[in-house]
Amino acid sequence: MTSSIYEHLLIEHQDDGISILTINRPDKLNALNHALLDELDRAVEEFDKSENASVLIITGAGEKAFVAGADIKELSSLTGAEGEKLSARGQAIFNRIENASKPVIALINGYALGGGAELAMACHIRIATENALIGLPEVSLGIIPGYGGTQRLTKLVGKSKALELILTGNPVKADEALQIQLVNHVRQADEAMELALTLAKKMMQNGPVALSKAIQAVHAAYSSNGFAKEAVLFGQLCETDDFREGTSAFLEKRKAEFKGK
Ligand code: CO8
Repeated sequence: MTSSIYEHLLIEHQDDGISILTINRPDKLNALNHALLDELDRAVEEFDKSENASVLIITGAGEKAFVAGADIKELSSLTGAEGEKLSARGQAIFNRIENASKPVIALINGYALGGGAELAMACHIRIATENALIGLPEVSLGIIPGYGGTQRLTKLVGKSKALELILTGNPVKADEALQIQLVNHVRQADEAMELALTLAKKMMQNGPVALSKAIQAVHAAYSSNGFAKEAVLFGQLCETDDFREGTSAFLEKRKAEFKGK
């Protein structure tokens, strides 16, 4: 087994060809800041190019969170242009995961909110632990999901449920996530990795070129153009008072008072 050096990620490359990437910022519930996103991009690119790694499992450090979202502190000062750019950057990284030539499994071990849910949805298969809570609470901050969530949630669970979850911001627990097909499997915390490894090993028995083409073919059934629109709308929201109020309220640990401007 070998490991790669990152500041915010832990990566284990097992001898059997399975790599385990752990988002490692537990004091901030693994929130995605700029530096972490850059590392994630690099790590996924390395995985995709590696001749030794066949399946990637992505999970979060600690027992509480997979990823609690984009880093709200960093988001809170974004201008419109910066917001649109960051949204497009995050989308590109998550698209790299979705379009990887080898399977990527998300092991959702707790909160997967906002950008965390979006990261999990970009993976090919999702396994949730029983304590997982998955949702897109961006509207409570005066923004919308900007890392592909409006597109991928709609494709995974259908338009009605996606609109309900995005417009209320309500998260779903693991059992409901399974029921609406947002996740593939739910397991107790101490059994989830075993299932991820079992699925990974089963996939690795199959032809690698076939796996790659299968991923592409399934995605072709869902191709659409909504990502660019999402990034533009996200940028527009970064110019609103409601966005400043929503993010400030979170950072000041108080309830947001939106004015609709
Ligand atoms: N960003 C930054 N810091 C965070 C985040 C976050 N998303 N989530 C948690 N933290 C920090 C807290 O501020 C706290 O830090 P500190 O100890 O320094 O005060 C630490 O993590 C622990 O968190 P809590 O004390 O809040 O832990 P609780 O167990 O009380 O609550 C929750 C856990 C419910 C998960 C709570 O932390 C929470 O509500 N977090 C925010 C969830 C959220 O709103 N996520 C969505 C963020 S927006 C987003 O993801 C947009 C994605 C698209 C971006 C598009 C382009 C830019």
